[in-house]
Amino acid sequence: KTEDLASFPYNASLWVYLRHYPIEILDTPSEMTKSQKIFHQLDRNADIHIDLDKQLIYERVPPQYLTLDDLKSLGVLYWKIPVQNVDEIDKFRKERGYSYEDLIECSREKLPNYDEKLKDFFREHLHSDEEIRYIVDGSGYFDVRNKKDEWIRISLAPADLLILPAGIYHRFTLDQNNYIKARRFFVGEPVWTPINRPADEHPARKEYMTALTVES
Ligand code: KMT
Repeated sequence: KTEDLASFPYNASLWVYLRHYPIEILDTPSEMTKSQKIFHQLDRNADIHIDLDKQLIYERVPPQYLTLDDLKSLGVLYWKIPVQNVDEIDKFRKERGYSYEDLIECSREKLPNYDEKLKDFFREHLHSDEEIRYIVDGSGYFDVRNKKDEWIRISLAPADLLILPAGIYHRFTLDQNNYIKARRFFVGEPVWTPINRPADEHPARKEYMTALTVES
């Protein structure tokens, strides 16, 4: 376990959780759904279990919610396109020049080297290109770093289309459903290789940091 924690030295105690669905206001604990109870039971120290229970949701206490504009200021783009709106998805693909597409299905049965892949997805990394995912089934979390190097957790479900910019530190995990199916888009020959943190000297990272400074 020491090893797990040692591989995760970057400010793990700060969490912000993004919900892009309406937040339900509930009066009594008995009205809470199971997952809301999980939020409730966790406290600031919960994050030390990050590699053990990574699928649980860790919220700040008190919770803090963000808007899509907050995401945009990090270069993270989001759209909601109903899965049946095939034309709209095609249009989006053409407009952004995504010449490559495939489908990734993450489950123990469907994904070869499941354990290893999931571990790699959850290790903090960046890419030299955009990462584009359109969720068609299942659910999961992308975590991205904000300008203060805090984690922002983005919950994804069918119809969610997310673009992470090149150079942003991020990671992915399944949630408790242990299943997600997503269309992956790319311009040209796809490169999936993660560049693990620390990668501050990587050109994509430097470019991203410059873009952030200009933007803010
Ligand atoms: C990635 O690169 O992290 C993934 O493809 C994760 C699964 S797609 C939702």
